[in-house]
Amino acid sequence: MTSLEDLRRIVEAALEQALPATAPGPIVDAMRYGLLGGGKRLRPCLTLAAAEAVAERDGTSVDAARETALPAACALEFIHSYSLVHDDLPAMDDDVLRRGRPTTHVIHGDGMAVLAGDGLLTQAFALLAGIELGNQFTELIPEFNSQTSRRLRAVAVLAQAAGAHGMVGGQAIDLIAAGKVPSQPAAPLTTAALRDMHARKTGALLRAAATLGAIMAGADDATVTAVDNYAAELGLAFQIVDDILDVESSAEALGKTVGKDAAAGKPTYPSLYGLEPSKQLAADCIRRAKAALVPARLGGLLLEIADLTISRKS
Ligand code: GRG
Repeated sequence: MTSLEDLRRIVEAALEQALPATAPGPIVDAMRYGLLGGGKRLRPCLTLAAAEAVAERDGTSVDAARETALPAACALEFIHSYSLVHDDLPAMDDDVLRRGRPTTHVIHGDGMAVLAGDGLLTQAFALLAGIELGNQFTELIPEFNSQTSRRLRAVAVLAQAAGAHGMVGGQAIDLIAAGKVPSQPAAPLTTAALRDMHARKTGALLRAAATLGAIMAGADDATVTAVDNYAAELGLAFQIVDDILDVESSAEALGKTVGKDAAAGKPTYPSLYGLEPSKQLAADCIRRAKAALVPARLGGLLLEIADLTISRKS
């Protein structure tokens, strides 16, 4: 049986291979820096775990399901890494530490960091479409096979989650609330608006990560919905725990700057509800996440990932 550590190793090897190796060297270097060398790989592991869970339930090949879902898993990590590279830029959250190292713009400069993020985002969709990007732009040859409709659905789900309705929209709300958008008046977020912001900024991509695994494994709509419900609860728990770690942990343990939100007066779960009630809220989410899998008779590593989401220390 596959372990989470096995999945992480599989993802790590595939990410390096998924970089556009024949593109100009400096941009590939900056993309590699933003992508590799750290990160829990939660999102791609979620994709692979969902694909494996569907195959296990259906009695089909777990190895084949994982193999089919691997490009989607990589696409998720490419998008997540792009978002971190851009979020750390001076124009956004302005941070110098990420995954225990200087941020991408500190090493490669602001302009190249913008491009590295752009390159990671674009490559994600190339991976998902199953297209080998050629050495010359004239060599782009789409591949059509039996996976095409699953891949197209996955492209739509990922675009919805990562774009203006999802992560980009959530980041825009955050940026405005932080008073960094001259055309928009900054106003403190209500509790409901804060929840909406997190659902878009962090939650949408986690939901896409899990559902893409199910989609690529050929799951029916009811199963995809069950996985989506699971991941929505997981995403909220992840965010609550992120806020808790920001209070309770250290830059050394997390590999990123801590306490910034509280220092900026941004509302967080501990500041709104207190530390212990926040832990209870996260535990409730995880209980509901697991329950959401029951009607679809799914389990396996999805349950382990749920437990890890609240026990994680980084
Ligand atoms: C720039 C469009 C754009 C979006 C940025 C993800 C994001 C949106 C901003 C990051 C700010 C942040 C710290 C959000 C909290 C949740 C989060 C995404 C934490 C980082 O994810 P992990 O813990 O990171 O999975 P690793 O390094 O393990 O991959």
